[in-house]
Amino acid sequence: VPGDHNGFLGDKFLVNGKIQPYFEVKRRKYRFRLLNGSNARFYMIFLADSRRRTQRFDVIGTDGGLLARTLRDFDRLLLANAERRDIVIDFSRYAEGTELYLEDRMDQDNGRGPGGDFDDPVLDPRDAKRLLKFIVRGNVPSDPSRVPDVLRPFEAITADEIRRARRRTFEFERRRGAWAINGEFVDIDRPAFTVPVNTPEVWTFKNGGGGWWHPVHVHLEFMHILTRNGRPPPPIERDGIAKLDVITLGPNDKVEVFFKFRDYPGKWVFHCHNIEHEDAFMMLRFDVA
Ligand SMILES: [Cu+2]
Repeated sequence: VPGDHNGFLGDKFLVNGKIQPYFEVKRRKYRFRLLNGSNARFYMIFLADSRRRTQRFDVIGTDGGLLARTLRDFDRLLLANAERRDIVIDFSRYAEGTELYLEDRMDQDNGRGPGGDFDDPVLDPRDAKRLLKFIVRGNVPSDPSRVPDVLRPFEAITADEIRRARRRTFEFERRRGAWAINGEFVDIDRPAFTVPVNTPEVWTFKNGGGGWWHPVHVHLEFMHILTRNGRPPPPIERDGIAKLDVITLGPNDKVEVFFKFRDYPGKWVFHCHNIEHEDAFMMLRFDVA
């Protein structure tokens, strides 16, 4: 129900304000920017044909804009609350009249988060929820566009900078029927700590357990993800390839993130982007000085 502290799921799916709409496409490439605008629902986006056979697409961007390089032939895409992903679908592969669907195959039936773990919370294709239908209709004279291998390269943070960084740990957990970070509810009038401008910081975001999922959203500066559970993260969130402003903490996850707040001294926050968790105090103010 709305107001449920766990997070509201709803039972209808809207794309650009319409319930499960269709979109006519020509036989050429399209770039789409996907944004998860749901309260508490995580999506596992698939592209499938009308017989529910999985199709592939390329990923070129995230919250932080273009990736350093194209990640090709994805068959699925985790889309946490407030996350953005840019994908390219090549409809020239399909015959006139073909119908395709963007669909959600995430196994999730309550605000706690998806079932299973971060690596495999996926439903059988027969249980997918269709979000958007594409109908392939019409040719273009030619589509000379190519998705290049190299997009917008940037250097990964060096080991030296990581060594010099100030370290902080933030644990996200349930507390007294609401949501806390390091045992505290948000106090927007006082900063939990102050970061000097332009100095290296490594923050560890930890899920305190209980099977909850928390999409953590940081304001002001993009995150460079160093490790997920002690290992290099998947390419789509790895420093040197992607910059993010939302990072998903699945059950018991621990994610290490590098920051350097380059400018804009002032008052900032990070918070869980499950809207009900955020509203029930899972937010922290930090200042940049
Ligand atoms: Cu949360």
